[in-house]
Amino acid sequence: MVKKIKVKNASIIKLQFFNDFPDGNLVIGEEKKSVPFPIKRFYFINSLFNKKAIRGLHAHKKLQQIILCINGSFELHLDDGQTKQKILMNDPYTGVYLRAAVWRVMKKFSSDCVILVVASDYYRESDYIRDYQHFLKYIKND
Ligand code: T46
Repeated sequence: MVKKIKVKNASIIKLQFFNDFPDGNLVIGEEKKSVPFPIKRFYFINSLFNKKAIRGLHAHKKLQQIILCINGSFELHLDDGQTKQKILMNDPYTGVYLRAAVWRVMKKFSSDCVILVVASDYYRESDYIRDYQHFLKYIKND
């Protein structure tokens, strides 16, 4: 997991956790503490058996999210239109906080990978920018 994110509108979030070895870890996220927005939705992505799967390939206009890899690993590629960064997501206690206008691509999932996302708003297709050229125009006019 990377220590610093250089892409605009993206940062690292560390979650508090209790290590009850050998009886497990308990990991916590709380609104206004580790989660800097009111949580309206969560979703998770699992069963990533296709080694060639590519997800994401979009940016959001307003939505804020924290992306966590709570099991296994994957690569998160971020792009703010100027700076690009590849982040190896392999630490369940460290999330990536994405604000608006960050192009994201997710790939190279381990087959045991589980991705948990907490989001600031409900699902709205109108908040997605799914075309990269449109994304570049959008950030210029923003
Ligand atoms: C993101 C990355 C990290 C819904 O109906 N409700 C939902 O809450 C979500 C998240 C998706 N959908 C539908 C929309 C599509 O027909 O589920 C289908 C798959 O969604 P999508 O192709 O956008 O999935 P990913 O993995 O490419 O992207 C998702 C989130 O959509 C996105 O906000 O940042 O995970």
